[in-house]
Amino acid sequence: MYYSIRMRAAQGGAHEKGGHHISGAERIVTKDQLEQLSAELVHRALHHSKGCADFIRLTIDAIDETGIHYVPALSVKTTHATSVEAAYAIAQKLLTTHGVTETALQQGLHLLRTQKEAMRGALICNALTGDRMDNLGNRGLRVSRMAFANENKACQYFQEQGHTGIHFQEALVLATKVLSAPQVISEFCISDDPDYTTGYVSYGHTYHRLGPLKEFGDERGGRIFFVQPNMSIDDLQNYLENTTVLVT
Ligand code: PML
Repeated sequence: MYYSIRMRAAQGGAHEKGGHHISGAERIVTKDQLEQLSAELVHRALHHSKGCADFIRLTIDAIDETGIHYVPALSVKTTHATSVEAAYAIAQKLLTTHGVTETALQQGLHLLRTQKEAMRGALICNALTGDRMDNLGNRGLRVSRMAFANENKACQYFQEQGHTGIHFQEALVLATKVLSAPQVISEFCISDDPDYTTGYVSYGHTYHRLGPLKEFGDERGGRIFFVQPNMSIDDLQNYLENTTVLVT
């Protein structure tokens, strides 16, 4: 039996009631791993780099195993740029050679930067025009129900390749699920952790780590999913929110 466990943490009360989101995480685990992982996620909320949470919500529910999709992890590439500007120039080159127009990228970044407050979910943007295609407001589309099929094995494998850390592991799982949706062409992600300046772009079967995409101390981040112009937002949202994906 598998369980989905999700943690959301905020300061100043529940995020929905005006609190400020600081941390979130999700895993899919077996029954015997559930108690230990719950404790680890609460620990993480209490010791976040943005401060100690005063609102923590753990949501745990059993998963229907017959509906699980198994998806191979994206292959990982890394580029260290010499400056934020240089990293953006590389991101632009990668995205524009993989189906996202320059207009769409600039418009997507503009939309991300002009949100009133940090978004927990992603902006869904037309890959040709950059126009926003979801109507989820400041919440954005929150990808859920995904994990490594075998977390220890996967983490050891990536560690041997020099890819370590919880940000990388969680982002690779999320990006793999996102690109497994046929509607998605590419993703651009900037971490909202002020202590973490590495982000990524994903396209084809590649997760391309890239940094620095911001200066240290900057809390602004976010995700943009660039999608096919004529896709169904309802189908995409349903897949990304509700279908369980285990990354192999
Ligand atoms: C986030 O903070 O949610 C995004 C993390 C991006 C990780 C990039 C990497 O190190 O591969």
